[in-house]
Amino acid sequence: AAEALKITYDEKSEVATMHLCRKPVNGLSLEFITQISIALEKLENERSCRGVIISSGCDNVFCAGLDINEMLRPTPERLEIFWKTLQDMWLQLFTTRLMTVAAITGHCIAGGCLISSACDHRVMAPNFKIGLNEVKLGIVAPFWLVDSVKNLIGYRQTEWSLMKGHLFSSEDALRLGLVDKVVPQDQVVLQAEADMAEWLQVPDSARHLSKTLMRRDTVVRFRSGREADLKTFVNYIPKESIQKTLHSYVESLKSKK
Ligand code: CO8
Repeated sequence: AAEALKITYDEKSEVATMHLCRKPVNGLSLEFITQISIALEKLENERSCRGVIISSGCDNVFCAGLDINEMLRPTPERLEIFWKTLQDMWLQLFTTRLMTVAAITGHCIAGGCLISSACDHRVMAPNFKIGLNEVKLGIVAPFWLVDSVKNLIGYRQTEWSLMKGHLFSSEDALRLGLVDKVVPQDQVVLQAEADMAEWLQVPDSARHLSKTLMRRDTVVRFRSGREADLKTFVNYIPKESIQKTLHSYVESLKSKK
């Protein structure tokens, strides 16, 4: 199989790019999340590296969220490791010393939004969808993901879109602050690079301390709730009714063709 994750590093700008290339839709499988996590850790340990741009190598999709196959008839052991790894990856991205920019060149759904909303800045292409649609799959987004979206768009917009599983258009996302810029698809990465350069004019440690300060409450809530969240997930997903709903959702994805 082709490489799912490609990392490039530009010495001059001191910025890395993380290309998500797990075809067809960058579904977040356990292996893929682990790869992202390891790559991020390596970049953090690379002293010269100051920022990372997360982009996609999948056509018209930034990330379609969790790989639904991880939740279909799972083994309890793998399901637990899967969720724990996802929690860790989110925390790592949400708190990293690196300046993070999401170059959202396509749809950015559920787990995709987990990645984009954990970043520091977001540039998106027009005419795509972004948000939390978990209820459509019969499941509920974890509180820490909801928190990180709420931090961007506020209580009410988060509440109604979460309850409805509503995905925002790029344009609405811009208006609400779920993304920071909308530019034509072929300019998203260039714009992300330009915005990154501008952001890197702020001294790194002061920027990171400001981020830590602003995100502290969300992180504290996450740390105190993560065990219970893990238990909920591993108990909930294998339930027969949830399995049925997930199964018919996957079928509906296939039959829309
Ligand atoms: N996981 C696994 N496979 C997927 C996923 C996914 N998330 N999304 C799409 N696929 C598959 C499709 O089934 C299809 O497979 P095949 O070729 O075998 O039929 C293939 O990828 C390509 O998909 P499409 O043909 O639909 O491609 P399009 O370009 O037409 O559309 C979209 C792309 C818009 C991304 C569309 O595929 C889509 O809407 N996908 C579903 C996205 C979604 O609903 N994601 C939610 C995942 S759940 C999640 O992230 C929850 C996090 C929190 C869980 C909390 C639990 C308690």
